[in-house]
Amino acid sequence: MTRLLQSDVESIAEELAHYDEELAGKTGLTLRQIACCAAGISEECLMRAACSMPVAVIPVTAGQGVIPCFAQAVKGIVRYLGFDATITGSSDVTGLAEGVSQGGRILFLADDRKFIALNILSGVVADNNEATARGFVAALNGLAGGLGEKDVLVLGAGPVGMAAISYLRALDARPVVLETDPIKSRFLEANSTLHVEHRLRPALANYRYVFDATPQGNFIGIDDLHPEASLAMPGMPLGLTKEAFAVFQDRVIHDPLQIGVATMLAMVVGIG
Ligand code: 2YH
Repeated sequence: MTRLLQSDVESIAEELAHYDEELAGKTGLTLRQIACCAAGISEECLMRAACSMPVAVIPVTAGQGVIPCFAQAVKGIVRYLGFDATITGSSDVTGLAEGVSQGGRILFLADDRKFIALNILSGVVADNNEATARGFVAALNGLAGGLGEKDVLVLGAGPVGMAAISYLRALDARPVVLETDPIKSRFLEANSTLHVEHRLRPALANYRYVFDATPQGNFIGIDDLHPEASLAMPGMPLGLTKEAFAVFQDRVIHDPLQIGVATMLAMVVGIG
């Protein structure tokens, strides 16, 4: 999981309405609808929870410490979806105690390795990797007009890639995987029913639907892509070159936090 930078998150809160308009233009679904689809809950269910479940966002100083504007971005996304949200004045364990004692029922907190939402009433934890995978698959499903029976190339067999593969299968899509680590790639070939691709350029040229779950930036150019490619790209930084993004932007879903956080919220409300 790539550590986000202040520049990735500092304008998220104030630009959410515009972000959502663009997202709906591409996918036919709003951020709330994507989150609810991905979590398997109705919008009514989310809105009911919004009235009764205040959210506390807790800054965490462990490891490399607080990312300026990270908590503000999370709070902004949660409020955009209709929930009451605050950032605790204290961080870490003191912040956690503060968040709960001030009425927080859903807590958001992240260190360098894990980013979770915790519903303290149900005990359910939603992990950002899983939520990001589900949310971006739901968005790609909208962009594609349904992924059922369609081949989807998943780049990267890490936690986000593998969670995307599971959810793609649940939607009756046909995921194939390309993993550059030869040990992982051989393991998948020997121990799963997944089709494994080995060469990036030919695979990119062949598949119309791509899910990029790699942390690598700037490695996919215009000429690498299928002319009608649609791409879900949760990885930071963006895997496309600037030129490729300029050409394909109407069919690219990419954000640092919005879809993942919205889906975490819907998941933590919905399960349990
Ligand atoms: O940067 C991260 C995660 N990689 C976010 C992943 C989103 N897809 N976590 C940063 C930790 C935040 C910091 N501890 C804080 O500000 O509280």
